[in-house]
Amino acid sequence: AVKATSTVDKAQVKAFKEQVEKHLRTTIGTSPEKASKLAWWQALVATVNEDIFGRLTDTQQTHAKNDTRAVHYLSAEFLMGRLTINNLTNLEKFDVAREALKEFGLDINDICEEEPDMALGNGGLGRLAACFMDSLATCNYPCVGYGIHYENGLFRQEIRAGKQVERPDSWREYGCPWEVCRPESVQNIPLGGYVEKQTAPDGSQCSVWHPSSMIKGVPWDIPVVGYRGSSVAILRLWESRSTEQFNWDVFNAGGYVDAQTEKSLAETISKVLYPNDSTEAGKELRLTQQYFFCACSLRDILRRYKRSHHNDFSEFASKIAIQLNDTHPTIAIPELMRLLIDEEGLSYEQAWDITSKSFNYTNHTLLPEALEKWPVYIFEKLLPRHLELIYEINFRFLNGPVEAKWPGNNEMKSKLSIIEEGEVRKVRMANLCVITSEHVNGVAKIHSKLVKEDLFPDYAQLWPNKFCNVTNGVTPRRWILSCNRGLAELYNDVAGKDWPLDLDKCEALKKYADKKEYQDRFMKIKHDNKVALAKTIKELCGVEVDPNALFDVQVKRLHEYKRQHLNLLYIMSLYKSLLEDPDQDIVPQVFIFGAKAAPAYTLAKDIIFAINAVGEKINNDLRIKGKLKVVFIPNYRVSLAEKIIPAADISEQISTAGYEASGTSNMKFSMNGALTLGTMDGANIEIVEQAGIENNFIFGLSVEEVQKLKPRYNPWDYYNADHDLKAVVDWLDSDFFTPGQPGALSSIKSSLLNNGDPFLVLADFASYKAAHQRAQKMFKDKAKWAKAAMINSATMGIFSSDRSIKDYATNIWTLKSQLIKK
Ligand code: 26R
Repeated sequence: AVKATSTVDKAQVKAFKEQVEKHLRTTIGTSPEKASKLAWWQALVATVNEDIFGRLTDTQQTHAKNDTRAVHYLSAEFLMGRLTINNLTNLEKFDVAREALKEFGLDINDICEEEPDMALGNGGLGRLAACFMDSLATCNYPCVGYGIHYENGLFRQEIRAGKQVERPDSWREYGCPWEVCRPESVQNIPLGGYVEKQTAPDGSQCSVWHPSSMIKGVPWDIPVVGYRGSSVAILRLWESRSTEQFNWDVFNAGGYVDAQTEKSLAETISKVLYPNDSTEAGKELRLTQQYFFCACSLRDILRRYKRSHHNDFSEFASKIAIQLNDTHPTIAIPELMRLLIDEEGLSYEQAWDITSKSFNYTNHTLLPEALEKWPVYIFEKLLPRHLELIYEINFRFLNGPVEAKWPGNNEMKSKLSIIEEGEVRKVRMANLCVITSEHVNGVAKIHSKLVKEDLFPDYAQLWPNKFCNVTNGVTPRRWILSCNRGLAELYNDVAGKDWPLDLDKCEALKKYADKKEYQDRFMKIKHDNKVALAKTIKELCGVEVDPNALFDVQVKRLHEYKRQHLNLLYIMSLYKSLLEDPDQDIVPQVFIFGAKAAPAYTLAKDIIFAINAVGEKINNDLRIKGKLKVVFIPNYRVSLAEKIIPAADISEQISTAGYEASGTSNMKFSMNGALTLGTMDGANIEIVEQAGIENNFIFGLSVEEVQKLKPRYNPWDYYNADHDLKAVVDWLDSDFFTPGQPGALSSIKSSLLNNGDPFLVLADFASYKAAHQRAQKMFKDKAKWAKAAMINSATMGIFSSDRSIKDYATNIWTLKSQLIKK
């Protein structure tokens, strides 16, 4: 929902309109009379691209000419979402475009709905990479983002009879107009086979890898436009194809048709994004994906380096920084070693010196089941030479620094080893990252402390200075300026027009937080956003919700540690109390959920079903007079987040303390004036440090309390001691919410009582309920609420991803920004 207020230059509108019409006719091949919405969108993109590609060339020429140091951000996921409105915003052309389309009788928001989300990521980690690309471009840092050109992004979620059904997401079925293919930069990647030991004439041993197949990597470039567009960053995504050598045996045998079948194997590699975001399945194809994109990216980096430095690698580490976004790209470490030793002829020592100065690693999760460990046998089959190098790295590490620090201590060696011994020997990817990297960082203060003290305590003894923190951030261009135009205008008025480049400027709103006039304006903006969301909810869920009600929102991946079921238990208790006393004076509330579950995560899917079942019952119960509504918005994704977040009153951030590394939606909600109802976990701690604990609703056990309680925790104690809690937990066992299907929700009760309630839902229930009661009370005091919402929004300056990126640039990459010459 976008307001048309500011005045726009008439001549610019006319020129833009002519450009769109020209593209409609000459690029798309249609006319204004018969163009579909999709065609209009394509013509709009073609118009925007005229601006972008010129700037991209300028950026690349400047960097090439100055031979600048650059960062290479390796990530298996980039959750870009839609690009049209964001690019128009960053080019400061949005208002012009909107007016131009209006003259054709078109609504720009309506046209931009044609764009499929680029959903090449699961959640937090992937969206963070996308925000970082925006900030890298905006802050003019030389960089390349490297990832995988998945044919299918994260699955599209449908809800049928309350249950999640996964459907393929073909985001570029009809072509993506933002991307350009770069055939001149294609790479060939070897795979499989065996290693042959050879003895050189001087008696030294060397290894020769004879791969069994070859895969082609085709790069697709997506330009990322910085705000007020001086530099354009580049996101390079690799698509796998078959090579003629893919399996030469089949060809040699004259098996032309069989070879076509073989072809699909190579093309499988970039077919689909793995939808797991917490449990490592150890699938061979996934390791192949990781290796494939890392190998392509490193060859690309080496090719560019050698253009100016030829075969002199002495400056490699001073020109190139590589950031590993979690352990997914870890295989890049042995691959760089291999390229330098086997292909460039460097010694092991020279290669290690370069490699260990080039890499840095960001950890995004402490969940043990999410830490990647690959069976050695998979390495033997796919990457035998890399395995050999990993053994060598490990041997030198254990017999060097570890032996020096803990002489003769085998227990220490087995703890710190890259290889986990056992029935199935495994490669611990995180250990390889820590041993190799210059810096290891967590993503919020508390998380970084836990990474250092609980996850890698022994490494921290060895290298205390390796560990650091960079608190996450989000781009205010997408998460305020593009998605909340009303709030953006308010900031233009009170903070001047530069706040999107310096979010600390928003603090200016604080001094108006007591003024009725500004409170009214702030809450009017929120109300308009809620009206728009209510319309979307009606369309997507068929449920009528009242924009005057309190909008309480929890949108994120579904996981037990995020505790959507704690929220659900509270809703059930609220419903129960309303049934007991339908006339009680409570604030009307709408509980809004959005969440995808990993397809094999049964309990997560059961929780989705439970939310839908409870919602169905509550929404249709006339006895409670519409005081309570529960909606589950299907297929939560970036473009929906942009509609939901600006309309939230309360942001639910209720993970068990110690489990959410940072969270990033918590920042987006606060910026847009929602109050956080949350635990002292991840970046929530830093949010309330900025906005004040009195302006949010903090509850639950702290990290220390969780650590203390966990070993002696008995959920039955809480169940038996709290009547209300017992009643709602037992309710799950009835068929009240699932008529004719008793037991349909029992797995949730069972996880809480028979499976030990691993995330302490029952322990935090009473405190959670109390926090909700405080929130309801404050919501009745309109002035108090408005003030708290304004203070939250005004104090989020440090959560701009520009701040995060500058932290990385200064403390980790030693990277300077570069102004672009036109
Ligand atoms: C190994 C594989 C199954 C896998 C595990 C975990 C794949 C993906 C993940 C997702 C994790 C790493 C993730 O997204 N973590 C989130 O990163 C965000 C950005 O730093 C944090 O804000 C968020 O708290 C964290 O859960």
